[in-house]
Amino acid sequence: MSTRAGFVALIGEPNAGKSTLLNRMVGAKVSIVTHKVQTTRARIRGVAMEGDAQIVFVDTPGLFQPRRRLDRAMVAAAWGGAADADVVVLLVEAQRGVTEGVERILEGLADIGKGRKVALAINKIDRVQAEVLLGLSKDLNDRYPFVDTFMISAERGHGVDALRQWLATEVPEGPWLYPEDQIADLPIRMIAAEMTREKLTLRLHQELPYQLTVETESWEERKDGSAKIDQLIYVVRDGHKGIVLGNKGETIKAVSKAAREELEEFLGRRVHLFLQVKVRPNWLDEAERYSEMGLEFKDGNS
Ligand SMILES: Nc1nc2c(ncn2[C@@H]2O[C@H](COP(=O)(O)OP(=O)(O)OP(=O)(O)O)[C@@H](O)[C@H]2O)c(=O)[nH]1
Ligand SMILES: [Mg+2]
Repeated sequence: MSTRAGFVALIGEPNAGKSTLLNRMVGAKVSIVTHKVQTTRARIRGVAMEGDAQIVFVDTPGLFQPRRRLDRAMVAAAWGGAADADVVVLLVEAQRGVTEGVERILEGLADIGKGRKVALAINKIDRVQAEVLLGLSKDLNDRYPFVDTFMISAERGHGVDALRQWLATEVPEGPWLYPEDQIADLPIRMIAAEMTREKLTLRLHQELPYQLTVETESWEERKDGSAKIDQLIYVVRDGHKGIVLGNKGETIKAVSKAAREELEEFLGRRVHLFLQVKVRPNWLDEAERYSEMGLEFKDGNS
């Protein structure tokens, strides 16, 4: 039996649906998803099997014009993911079409795409009419030599099987890179922190989600089979701490409950989750915070 295995990077503008697609391909929620832009911060690998092929999907942060140090690290991680992959899939949102952001990504691809296959996936087709799709597909294919184009709805699953089957034939021949039953290559403490960050992002508004980070501080296995998990939420200001806690602590309580429930489902056992909020004005400029997220910390002005 000849096996195949390789890396497939999912790139695109923030909110294009990359994480949703990765989760669907893997069949489990490995990467967090929100309706807000810039949800994913680091490269997240999820493993999918298709026949004799093992496809390692690399979810990347959205590509946008970076301003802060964190933004720059995220965008660098995204392009790095594309540069390391055997195949790149560019996700474009059907209803947004060719935005300036997409144009910039196509420029970047002219370089990174050299010598590797780049496919186009037009996502969220559930939101537009078929005629729009054909026009958009033609427009994008005129701008870049995509090897193939797929019309998908990552959320509903339309077209996703065809994409996975095609990718299975495109990854190189070779031994599998992960055990057959492994679905993610990401420390469980980080998955747990991400789940909490997702719940915070869903409940907090404006800039706040972009100015906090979550780290798993300790993880204790208990005799009764449950896990006790302590996490820290870093915010930049006292005022933010108050908002995260909420009136009488109701926000943090709701976040904790939602994150715990999801974690329990993921792990298949009971979890005791303890969240603590810490004000740390400079966390966005601390190298350790970046390594916790799996990002590279670059020197220079923030
Ligand atoms: N209608 C529709 N919504 C979708 C589809 N795929 C994803 N979404 C939604 O689009 C939003 C963004 O999805 P994500 O998967 O977080 O997008 P992303 O590209 O990972 O975003 P960043 O991590 O911020 O770069 C979420 O609200 C998803 O539910 C789809 O096929 N159809
Ligand atoms: Mg994402």
